[in-house]
Amino acid sequence: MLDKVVIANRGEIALRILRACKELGIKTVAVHSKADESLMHVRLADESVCIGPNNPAQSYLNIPAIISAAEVTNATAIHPGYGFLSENADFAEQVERSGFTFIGPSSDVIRLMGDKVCAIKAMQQAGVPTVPGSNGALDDDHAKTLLIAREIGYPVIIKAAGGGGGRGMRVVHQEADLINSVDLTRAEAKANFNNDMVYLEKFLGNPRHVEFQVIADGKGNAIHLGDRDCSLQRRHQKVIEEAPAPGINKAKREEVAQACIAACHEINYRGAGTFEFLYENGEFYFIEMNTRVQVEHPVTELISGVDIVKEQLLIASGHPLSISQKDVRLEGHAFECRINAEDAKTFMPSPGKVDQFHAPGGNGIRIDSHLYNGYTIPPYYDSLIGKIISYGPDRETALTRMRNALDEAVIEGVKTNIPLHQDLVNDRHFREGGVSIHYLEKKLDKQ
Ligand code: MV4
Repeated sequence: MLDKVVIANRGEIALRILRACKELGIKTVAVHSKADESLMHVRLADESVCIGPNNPAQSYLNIPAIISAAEVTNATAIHPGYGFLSENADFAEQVERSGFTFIGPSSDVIRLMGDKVCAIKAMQQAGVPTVPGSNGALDDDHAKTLLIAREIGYPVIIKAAGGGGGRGMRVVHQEADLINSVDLTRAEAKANFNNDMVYLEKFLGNPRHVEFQVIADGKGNAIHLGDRDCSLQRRHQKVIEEAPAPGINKAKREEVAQACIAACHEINYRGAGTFEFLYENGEFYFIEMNTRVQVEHPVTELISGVDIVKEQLLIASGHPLSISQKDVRLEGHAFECRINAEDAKTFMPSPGKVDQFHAPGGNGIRIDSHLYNGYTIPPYYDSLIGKIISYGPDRETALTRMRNALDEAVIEGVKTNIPLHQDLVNDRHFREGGVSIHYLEKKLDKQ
């Protein structure tokens, strides 16, 4: 078993990782910025090291400072959480080279999946369905690019190979705009990602975002834990997620899940991972893979009974997967509401002191949050202050429990987006299930 883990993150996920380490008897080191001295997990960790000032570039993104903290505390492994350095292949490589275990896949696999053109190629090899497109990077032959787009049909979307998560994309509606859009996207990609490779896909007009959770041990065992629907989003920030995705054909779901497992074998994947798809008219189209634990992992934990973060730690310890596919029983339904310290209408961040915090509870309610009475939310980081996760035997029950939990929650001193969530869980279309990735932004436009 890993002896001592550096938790290279903050907030709710740092606390989530700390709890998993404690369950496994693993010692913990919290590394934190100056502003984050009073985080709950810093107090609960066996040791803590201040790695830099408030600015995340000088603390949570400071590779030498994090590796030094591992060295001075005699830690054996580093958990990157999500965001920050979690999908930085250079960080993973330096962690490995410094003799520590990076809790995640190999740096080679992170690099491979970070290049979306390579990722799509690997997926096609494994039989994962992808979006009709250029099948590789576009070159400077404009005539060829025009031909590819004409064959696929407009609208098309130009994406940067180094982008992802909504960065470096441009939709093209007509042939007259194609070459200019390719050149613009390429120039932006060069400036933002230092990689001017771009590719082209058919633009899907009204898809849902459905993703599959996998875990693999890097010893030839890989399983899936079903899917999640993350379509309810604003500006590429997810707002509510649920598992399983409602209204998906059973045979199609199983076929895609098996393809994801085949892809894990193909790339020799190790750790927890997510395959992101667009889902439209009953078909799945792979768009990218995330090589980290995700914010929304709890909804999968609740329907599968698998502790994904504990599995990450066990896999990094060299254990084979503790379960096989036939042991996985996906049962019931779960929702997650991301609670942000922000104005529910304007989305303006609302940092400051939490005067009162009362967490909801009851049957089927889980709270993942680092909040406590008197905690001050600093203004330097993202505004996620916790997650309310509800579970029930069916979608209706899980949604009712969420509605009640949102009504019970008390957070005073800062503004939160709880009123937005209360509106959404009562929304007729959301209650029906299966809204598209554009639903929330369109709804907000109307208000
Ligand atoms: C697309 C698309 C439509 N067609 N690709 C945005 C984030 C990145 N992961 C991929 N994204 C999209 N790719 C094709 N071929 C629409 C989006 C998209 C989106 C995807 C998932 C969740 C929210 C989104 C919001 C806007 C656009």
